[in-house]
Amino acid sequence: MSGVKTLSEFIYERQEDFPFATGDLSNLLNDIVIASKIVNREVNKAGLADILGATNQENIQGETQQKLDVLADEQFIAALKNGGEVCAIASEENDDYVAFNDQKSMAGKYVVAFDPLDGSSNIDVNVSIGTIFSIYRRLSEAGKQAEEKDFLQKGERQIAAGYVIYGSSTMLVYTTGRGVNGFTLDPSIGEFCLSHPDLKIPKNGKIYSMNEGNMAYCSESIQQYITYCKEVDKETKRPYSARYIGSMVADFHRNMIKGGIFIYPETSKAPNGKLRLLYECNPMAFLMEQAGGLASTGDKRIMEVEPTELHQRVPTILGSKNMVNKLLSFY
Ligand code: P6P
Repeated sequence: MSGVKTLSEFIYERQEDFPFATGDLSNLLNDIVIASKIVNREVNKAGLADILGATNQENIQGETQQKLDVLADEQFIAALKNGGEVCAIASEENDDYVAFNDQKSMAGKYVVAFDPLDGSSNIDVNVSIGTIFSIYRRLSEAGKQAEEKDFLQKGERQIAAGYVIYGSSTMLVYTTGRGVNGFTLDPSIGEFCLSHPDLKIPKNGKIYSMNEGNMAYCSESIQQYITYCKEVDKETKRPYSARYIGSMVADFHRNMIKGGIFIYPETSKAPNGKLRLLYECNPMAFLMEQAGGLASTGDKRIMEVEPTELHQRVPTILGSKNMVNKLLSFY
């Protein structure tokens, strides 16, 4: 057997880490893998098929839905519904959560919140985009329909979280609370293969990621930190480099590998920032903390925020421990 370890092998191998594992979480993760391979196929040929561009619909965020947004949403819902381990989903593309009502699904132990295609405004210009997912154990009674409380759980109660990045290569990166591992899709065999075992973000970095077009609307502490990043200081290797793709998964993944800080703060225009707690910030916060980084709203750990609604937004600071702590020192 070659030295390659596939994601499916890894998932089942790690299942043994959980003494009471029944295999349901492993099966759920594999359902996500199947959907991500289908989405990857569609993303890679988007320029050729009539699936580029926008629909004439808007999602609850008031954002125009891209055709691929809708396709990705449908693929993940179908894979999770067919798998039987999930009793309900919440997605950026759906106003409310979707509670499955077939017997098999209602017996499911888990709920999944996901952003099927994050950064989709970049699709038409061929910039990396991604899928983000967050898995919780349901609180409501098994055998019945899921309830909203199943989703309104703090991030620290996540069972697993991850993202798929559709970039120069397609990768799936996930955690179940025992570190972070990255897998690269090998198109020649159609398998995600372990390529980044036990991912850790460097404690220091020289990259800051923020949409500086919002600077005039940011708090003084954020403005002071961005100014700090630009100052000349040999000892702390400043000025840092500004890198902002406008696709959270791509900015996050680059910083995870190289070190850096990603900031989408509160502004006078958006008092809670832009990014959504349930299916963007919490999963990314889980991954970031598991990789040795920090994930803060500026006031508290992102994963300590008590959710009150499905699509709520929170100010978001994710990155290398020493860089996040330096930013927080300006608060
Ligand atoms: P802005 C994409 O729409 C997204 O949700 C994230 O992927 C990205 O980080 C952010 O919004 C970009 O927002 O306001 O800088 O264009």
